[in-house]
Amino acid sequence: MRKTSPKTLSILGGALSLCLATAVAADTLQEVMKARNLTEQNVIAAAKTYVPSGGRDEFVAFSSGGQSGQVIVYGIPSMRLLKYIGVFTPEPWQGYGFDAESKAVLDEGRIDGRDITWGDTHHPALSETDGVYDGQFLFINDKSNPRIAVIDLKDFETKQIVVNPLLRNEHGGAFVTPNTDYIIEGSQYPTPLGHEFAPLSDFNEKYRGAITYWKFNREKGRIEPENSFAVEVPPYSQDLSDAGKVASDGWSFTNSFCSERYVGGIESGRPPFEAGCSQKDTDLMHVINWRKAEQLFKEGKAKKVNGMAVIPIDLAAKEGVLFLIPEPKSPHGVDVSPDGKYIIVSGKLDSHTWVFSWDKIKGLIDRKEYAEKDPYGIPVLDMQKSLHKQVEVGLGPLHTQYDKTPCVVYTSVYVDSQVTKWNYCEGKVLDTVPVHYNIGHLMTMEGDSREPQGKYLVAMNKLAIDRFNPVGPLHPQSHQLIDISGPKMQVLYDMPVPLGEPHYVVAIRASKLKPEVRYKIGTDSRSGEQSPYATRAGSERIERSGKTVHVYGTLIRSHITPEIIEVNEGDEVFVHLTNQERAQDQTHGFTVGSYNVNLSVEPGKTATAHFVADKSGVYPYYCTEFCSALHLEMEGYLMVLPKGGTKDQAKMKEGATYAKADYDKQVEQCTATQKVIDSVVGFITSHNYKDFPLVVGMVEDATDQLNFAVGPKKKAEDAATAQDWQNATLWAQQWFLYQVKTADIGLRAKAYLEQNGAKLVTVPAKK
Ligand code: CUK
Ligand code: CUA
Repeated sequence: MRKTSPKTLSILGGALSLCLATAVAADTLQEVMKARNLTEQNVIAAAKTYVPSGGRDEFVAFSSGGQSGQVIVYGIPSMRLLKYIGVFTPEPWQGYGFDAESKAVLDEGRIDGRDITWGDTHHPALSETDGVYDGQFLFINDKSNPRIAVIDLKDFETKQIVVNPLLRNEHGGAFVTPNTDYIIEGSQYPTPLGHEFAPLSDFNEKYRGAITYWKFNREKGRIEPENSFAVEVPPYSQDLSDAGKVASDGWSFTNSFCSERYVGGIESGRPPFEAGCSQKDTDLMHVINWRKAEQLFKEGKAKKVNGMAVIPIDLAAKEGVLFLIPEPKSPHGVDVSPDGKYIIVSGKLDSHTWVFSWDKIKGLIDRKEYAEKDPYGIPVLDMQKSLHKQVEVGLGPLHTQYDKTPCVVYTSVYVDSQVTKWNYCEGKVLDTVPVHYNIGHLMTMEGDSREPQGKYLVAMNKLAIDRFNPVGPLHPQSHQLIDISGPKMQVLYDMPVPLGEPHYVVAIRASKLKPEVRYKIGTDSRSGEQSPYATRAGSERIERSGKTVHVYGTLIRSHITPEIIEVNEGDEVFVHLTNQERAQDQTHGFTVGSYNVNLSVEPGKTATAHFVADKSGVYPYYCTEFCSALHLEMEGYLMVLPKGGTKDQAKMKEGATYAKADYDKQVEQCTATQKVIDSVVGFITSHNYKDFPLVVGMVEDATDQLNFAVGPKKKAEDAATAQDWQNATLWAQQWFLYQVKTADIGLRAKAYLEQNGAKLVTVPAKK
């Protein structure tokens, strides 16, 4: 029979007393509601968002990080933050912008030779296959510095940044075509294309917008600028875009808010932009046949502007690439329905939302039935003949998202601070719910794809005012989670977002995401390739050539190899570190103080710190992740020798602190620890641990750690044979440390098996 060990008994005892304590301290639900002043509605809302400890969310949301230039990842319905992804801005925790590899990514985003270390991110877009989210890639735009970034969802890291060579700013990106062939990026404020100068007096003639179609190579996971093209458009101040799908596949839509082509000058007595840009009753929606434009580009008919292929307006007009339709005044969103048959546009200065019919638009185009031509010769379709319905949804409607139920949509209403649920087929309002306050975008689960999932809606509110604990004049943003599963919408949760103004969010069913937990050893995570600097344990080295020093090092619990690095003042130093861990979440960091160095080296990754050691001194370096019990000991010294210094300044004097008795004591401890390990191994292997993938990983990790103990044990014994008690004791200590790590992981695995009902499969052999 198996004996219950004293350790197990004490764990059981602990659990038992915890149960009793809970029973004593517990309140009834009624008591909690009373004490916290909660209504039944509140409690239902709480229960709908609560994810128990260790549980998972059903959806994962990717939010623009606004001015932070990052992406915020959170779970729905819990609204728990999961990650910030560094995109256009350095992010120290991830080492993004601090290791040489990610600096190369950020460098792709330089403009006119200048580092741009922030971004005004607005619209994230998930990659699609046949119009449905596939969970592979995320794209996001930078409005201020016209750029698009590619994030690989295998590791949630930014892989590429492309700069738009035509524009000085943009807004209508990132939106993907249904198979992610292209990522759309539309201009905003008109400028001469190609970063040129032209006087404002030439506004109508020389200022332009452009809708760019960035070619995405899915196999490579990168945008190919050489296979990308743009369609030139008039200086109408384009706003948002969306790609057609199903019925309207091959087309895209972009609206505009200043088709007046007005230029302000308030300082010289002219009426401001805001007045001049809202004179007309309508603006103009751009309807673009991108498939046709692609064909013209492939036939070599595009002209090159600052290296980018551009289909000029006259060619676009002549070849049936570009059409215009009057749309509600100062519109914001343009949202294509899941079947591609309707395009919903809201005018900020109109209380109506307009539903355009793709069938009608296509009919007019096919019959070449144009109402007129604009000043640039672009065919303009008749508004009434293109419209399906106009529906009054409230004051200041902006964006629309689609429900799982056909014909049902949700529109954000900025001035009225509400979400309106309505039926666009029949043109009737179904429900409204107040939000707090002044909503911008809104988002339903996979709501801009071909298969919206319904269930939840997130309202992205511009003003938080009285919703959260005050934190000074700059308030957090407010994301409100709304239950849309029933006929009446219900606000469930207010989440403050304290990292810039998120404009848009997309959410995907969590089961579609399959991120990896470790890299193949030696991976440069920023490029996704094997790093030329990958280093295996045992081949660590320092190579010098003139004034350049390359350190090839490794990281593993709990030491950095090498531990002493000696360089000369003025040397250019590269420290390449490879994390040898296979265990999940065993990330090590690396910092050298005063040199602005901070790496995040996840399991398997190789990252490089690059700096010029221009000031002599003694610089401790260490691991910045609390990775193990001996984390603080994960340290070393960078010795920057003063000019004219001598080499042996970095040498140490050997001490002789330990005697035979110390060695014997350490060996005794090792022997006792081995017994603990053996009993844990006995427990694990006698259970069906192979049915628990997490435990299988832990067992692999524990086995690694125990194997690492072999070398130090041998060195200890050899030193003991030579009666070098100093080194014998220290190596025996190292042997013990590996045992401790083994036991630590083993006990975690054992606890996991116990908590998850592992079954006994064999009786462990008697020791
Ligand atoms: S957004 Cu960019 S101005 Cu409504 Cu898409 Cu906020
Ligand atoms: Cu590695 Cu702390």
